[in-house]
Amino acid sequence: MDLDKLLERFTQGDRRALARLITIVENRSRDLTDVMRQIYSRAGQAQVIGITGPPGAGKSTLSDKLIAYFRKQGKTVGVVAVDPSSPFSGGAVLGDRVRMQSHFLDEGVFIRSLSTRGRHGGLARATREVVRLLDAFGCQAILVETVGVGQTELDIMRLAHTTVVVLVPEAGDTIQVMKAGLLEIADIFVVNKADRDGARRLKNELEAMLHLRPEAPWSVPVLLTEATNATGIDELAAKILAHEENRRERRTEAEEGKERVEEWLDLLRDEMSLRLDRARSSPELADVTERLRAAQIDPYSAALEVLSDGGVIARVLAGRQGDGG
Ligand SMILES: Nc1nc2c(ncn2[C@@H]2O[C@H](COP(=O)(O)OP(=O)(O)OP(=O)(O)O)[C@@H](O)[C@H]2O)c(=O)[nH]1
Ligand SMILES: [Mg+2]
Repeated sequence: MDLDKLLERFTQGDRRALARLITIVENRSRDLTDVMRQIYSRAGQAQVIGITGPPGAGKSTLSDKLIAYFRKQGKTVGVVAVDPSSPFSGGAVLGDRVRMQSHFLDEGVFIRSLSTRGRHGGLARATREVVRLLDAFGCQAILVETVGVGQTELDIMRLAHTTVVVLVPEAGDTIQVMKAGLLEIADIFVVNKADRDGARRLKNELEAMLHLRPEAPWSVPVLLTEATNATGIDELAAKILAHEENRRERRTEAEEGKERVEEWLDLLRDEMSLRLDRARSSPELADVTERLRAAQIDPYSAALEVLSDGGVIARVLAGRQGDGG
């Protein structure tokens, strides 16, 4: 099917068209830029909620209960489960599917998992694009679940409007939280598995730690939940909504403009380095690479030489996107 047809079906609400466009994004296919360009103006309405925390904390179980909550409100829901550590769509992600299976037949819920499989890096960017597709498709609430607590997860969480950090009593060490950078990204802390010992103590510790921070426009709450039986979900959903409202009030056009410029720079950076990698053996660069190999020039001078000749770099970078590699 050609791209126009696919986009038309997407616009009409065809879930299979959405799935295929997501695959284009996931595989970084040739059509990616065209897809994103055409759907861009339709996005921007959804509430994007990030859920992160250590493995097994109960993120998927919480997501499952939040989906049910949003569905009861009549909202359509998108879910992106991202597993940066897994090169395959399987393992934990498969577990997510099982955990959220009660919603699989619901037309108002779209669940997709993303992994590093077939990716040139930049999982955070792919996740942002998938979220944007779901948003443009009309999903009103979008949950992004990431497994783990590394840099990739932190990057991914930057795209969320509201970031929920899920912890459990047994990992009850606030120093770890600080080290992992979770304190900076959390808009809401959840201590899940509140049925276990130490939940309240962890909550108190987190609150004490948050108390030390300077006065902020949003005061980060620490909630206790028991995801398996949906205890605390209403309060969590209410806090997520309150944070979204707070964010909408605070956000300025200047900030939004700045984000668009940043995103554009990111795209350019990614695209240019991709094209440069492909142009490694191009005739344009043959002379300088030859001299480098023969040690007739040093890498610094060679970089300067190529950059100072605007024509060469322009021709190298004009290589078309998606052309082999
Ligand atoms: N006791 C108890 N167990 C829970 C609670 N919430 C989740 N669990 C259990 O904890 C296990 C992990 O839950 P998941 O929802 O898969 O956790 P996750 O954070 O998504 O896990 P990964 O995606 O693998 O990192 C499952 O066996 C859940 O049933 C809770 O509130 N109390
Ligand atoms: Mg999970």
